[in-house]
Amino acid sequence: MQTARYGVDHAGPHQTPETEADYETLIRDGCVVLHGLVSAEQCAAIKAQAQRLIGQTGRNPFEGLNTQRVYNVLAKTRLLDDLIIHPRVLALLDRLFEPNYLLSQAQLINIRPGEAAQSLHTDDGFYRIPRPRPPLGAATIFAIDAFTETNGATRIAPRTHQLPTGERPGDDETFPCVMPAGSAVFFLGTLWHSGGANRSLQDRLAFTGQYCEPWLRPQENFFLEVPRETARTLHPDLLRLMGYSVHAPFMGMVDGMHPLRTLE
Ligand SMILES: O=C(O)CCC(=O)C(=O)O
Repeated sequence: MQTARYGVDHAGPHQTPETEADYETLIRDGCVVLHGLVSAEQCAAIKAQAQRLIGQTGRNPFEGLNTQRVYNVLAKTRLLDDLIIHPRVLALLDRLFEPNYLLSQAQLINIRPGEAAQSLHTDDGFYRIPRPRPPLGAATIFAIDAFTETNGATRIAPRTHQLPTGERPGDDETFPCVMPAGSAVFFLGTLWHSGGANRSLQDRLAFTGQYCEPWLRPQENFFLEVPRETARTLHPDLLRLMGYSVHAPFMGMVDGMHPLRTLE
């Protein structure tokens, strides 16, 4: 099934001057805050686009009855691509997971004034393998609006990524991830966290990307969501994350061939 043009994929490893320190903090605390990833202009453009895309509020307390989510963002805007494949993010993913790790989901989350705190959870808990264990996923949450003590900043429970199955932190073990617009928190799928209560008078807009090992089922089905004509225009790293890759020996094949052939 391998061809001269498309073989098994081995992207990376990406490396930035900050990678070693970022990774050390991540492995110790289960999370690391990455500052200055998105410019003020990009944040403003994302916010304007979000206002066009955002609609109804959530369907249950976990989605947030006063929270608006935009799903399937890859079919709706190109403004978030750079956040999903930011080199500082890919550099950490390269160290955590096997090559050809996947994007699991991507969404905009707008927590409106009056929203209650979300329940504490982990993002890879639906892969029902007993803990403690290595993370099977990881996530970013980018502050598009500045995250403050009162506007619903993500609540993080540091160093809870090693807790065994059946143990969870108390609310008093969490802290609000206060950070300026353009920064992001990167955390392991095993870390306990939640969206915060918004006790301010302003919305809190965030973008989140979740990633997983290449041999797990992602939460979104990007092949059905993103039309082929759109896929043809995307950055190779983004295509790989969407599943346009072959993880050895042949995971991801289409009709015995590399999935990129379907875009030719
Ligand atoms: O919006 C946030 O700060 C976190 C949301 C979250 O963890 C989730 O919806 O799974």
